[in-house]
Amino acid sequence: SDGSVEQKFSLREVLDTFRQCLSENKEVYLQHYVSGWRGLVKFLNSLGSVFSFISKDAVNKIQILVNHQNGENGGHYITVQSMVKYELENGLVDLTKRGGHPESGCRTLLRLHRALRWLELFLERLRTSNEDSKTSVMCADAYNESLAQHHPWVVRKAAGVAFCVLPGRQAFFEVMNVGPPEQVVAMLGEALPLISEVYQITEELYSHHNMLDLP
Ligand code: 1PZ
Repeated sequence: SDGSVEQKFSLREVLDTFRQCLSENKEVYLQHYVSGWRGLVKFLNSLGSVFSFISKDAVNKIQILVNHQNGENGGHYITVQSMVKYELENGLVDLTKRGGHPESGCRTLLRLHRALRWLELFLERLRTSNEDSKTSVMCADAYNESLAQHHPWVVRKAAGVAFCVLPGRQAFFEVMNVGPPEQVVAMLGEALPLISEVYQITEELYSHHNMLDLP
């Protein structure tokens, strides 16, 4: 292929970064996790400014994690596993109520982790949808089944309003820039198991350390 031809943004590459997330011994690389989220935010921004209250929060959390990676203890922020070990062993996580560590890597990543579950559910619905399916409904169903359980009423309301202005299925597929619908479906079929695996590994790690409800 011609490397000089600038490639347009495609959701395929974004979802591919989740492939790079997993190390050989199934640890999750923070750097790739964060770049996956960066790509998703870029995609979200391309859908319109109604979504900026969502992308701002994601960007904020991405930045917190990047700051940890670039900080003096950055060597501990290579994988999610090493981050969790380091922060727990050094008392850097508020475990039961908000306190001195409102920006711990653990609580920050947990928010993105919960959002990853939404993504998994939404993309699975998209994958198995037909021409008549509504993105707003698929999105809301996925949200109610996952993230909504962690959000206060006012955030759930705002999210509901944003879902209503999502582009329809066909336009949505076009923004993904993957190709014709069959190719979108095939791409999602490849990407979803990877996202699901990253999610499961993180979920088990957090569950093992009793950290699924970090304030
Ligand atoms: C394609 C349509 C996109 C819909 C995205 C569905 C998610 C809706 C989430 C709306 C909540 C945004 C406002 C911020 C809420 C924060 O309070 C929470 C908790 O953080 P805390 O307050 O405890 O610090 N933040 C989150 O739950 C993280 C949300 C990240 C959402 C990223 C979505 C990226 C979407 C990619 C699109 C392909």
